[in-house]
Amino acid sequence: MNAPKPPATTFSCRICGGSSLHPFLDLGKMPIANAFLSCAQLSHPEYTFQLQAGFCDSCHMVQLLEAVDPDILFHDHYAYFSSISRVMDDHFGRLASSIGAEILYDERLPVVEIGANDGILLQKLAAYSPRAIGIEPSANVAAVAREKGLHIVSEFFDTELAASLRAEHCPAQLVIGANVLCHIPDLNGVARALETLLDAEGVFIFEDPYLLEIMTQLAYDQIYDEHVYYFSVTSLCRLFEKHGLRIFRVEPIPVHGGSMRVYGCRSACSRATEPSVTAQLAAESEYGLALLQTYSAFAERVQQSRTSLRELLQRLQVDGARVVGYAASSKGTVILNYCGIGSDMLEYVCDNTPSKHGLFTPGTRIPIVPIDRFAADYPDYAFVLAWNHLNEIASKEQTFREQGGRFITHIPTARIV
Ligand code: DWN
Ligand code: SAH
Ligand code: ZN
Repeated sequence: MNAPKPPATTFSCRICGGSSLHPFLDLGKMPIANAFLSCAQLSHPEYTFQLQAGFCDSCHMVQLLEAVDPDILFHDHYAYFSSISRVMDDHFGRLASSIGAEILYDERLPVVEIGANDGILLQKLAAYSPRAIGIEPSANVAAVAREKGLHIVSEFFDTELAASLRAEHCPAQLVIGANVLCHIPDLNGVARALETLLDAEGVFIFEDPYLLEIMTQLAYDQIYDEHVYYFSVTSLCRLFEKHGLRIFRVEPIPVHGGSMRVYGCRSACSRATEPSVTAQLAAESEYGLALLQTYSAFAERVQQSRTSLRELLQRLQVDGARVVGYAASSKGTVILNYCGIGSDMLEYVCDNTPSKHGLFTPGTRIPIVPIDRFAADYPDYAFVLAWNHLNEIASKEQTFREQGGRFITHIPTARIV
């Protein structure tokens, strides 16, 4: 096997090429967020990179400085299966039905979903379109989608693939992607691919974690290898404009701790740009997203958040409390490594994904166990490492609370809830 490619470091912006990419946050040496370790892997050194974010004061795109090769992140044993959450399933159900009612206009034209994962959204879109195609490079999750009878192309979406999809299937009436656009290093390439693939009146829809929410909630754990970019409406509008595309609507959505859904089309499309776009641009400017000092202030608050979490966990440790982690999320890898939390503080991490059981958390090497283990012998505290799913987890774990158990969350600062 070839040695894995080292991360590519940039101090010039990946989007505009400008040299004014200002590093503002350094979360330290980090393993791959989703590279959970088997027993055999514990004796090998882990792949690591420097997790640093920077702000481009030319085009305003916030991005990682070091980007890990996508082949190292997305492969035939990708750890994340989208269908683990009932709340996300409902969320995508509502999205598909609004698309069926308002966006689709010609059933002869395909609907293309980028980053279809296990088919959670595509299956719902297929009820509204006989020509729904999913693009999913991670072969194991793509196989789950195929088992649902879905049409999946197991490749990375790029300009070449867009050209071959158009040639084979006609231009698309919809290109959609949830939690995937921010994962793709070559976003200018994605924009060119959209120009190639979209029908004249076609629409694209993307939803990703929203920079303003990350900043206000102090959700620094959204920053990790897979998320190369942290979007504002300002940075996305600028990116798409360069490529003859236009955002015509934006909608804040509550999932994954606060995301933004953007709707776009070709600049010349008949759809009017709606007031939501200008309103959001104004809100971003008012918050100070254009100013470097806003980002340095965020970095300071991140350090304070780490201190508050460590103090809380150390206090519980001194009191002799039993504390476990709940949900082996990608974000959890960042929290545990950045805050220096290991198996001395958390007995185990429980998770509802069967393929994660028996593995260990990257870097910190805490065992991952099924939820049954949690239910069999409740600890005193469960630190929720997927705080975005806190409501869903709390509603499943009512017995834990009734028996005196408490959850810990660290967003925006550490506290018992
Ligand atoms: O952007 C991404 C999002 C959509 O998904 C990807 N880059 C990777 C992944 O991020 P994550 O791993 O932080 O995802 P979640 O959805 O915040 O975390 C899910 C984890 O939580 C899974 O391992 C399953 C677990 N979980 C659980 O054990 N019980 C989740 C729920 C809802 C539960 O009830
Ligand atoms: N859309 C799902 C999955 C998000 S996880 C959801 O919202 O839950 C990100 C997914 O994007 C992974 O399944 C990964 O394999 C896929 N992905 C990463 N880069 C991609 C690319 N260039 N083209 C298409 N899919 C990609
Ligand atoms: Zn830039």
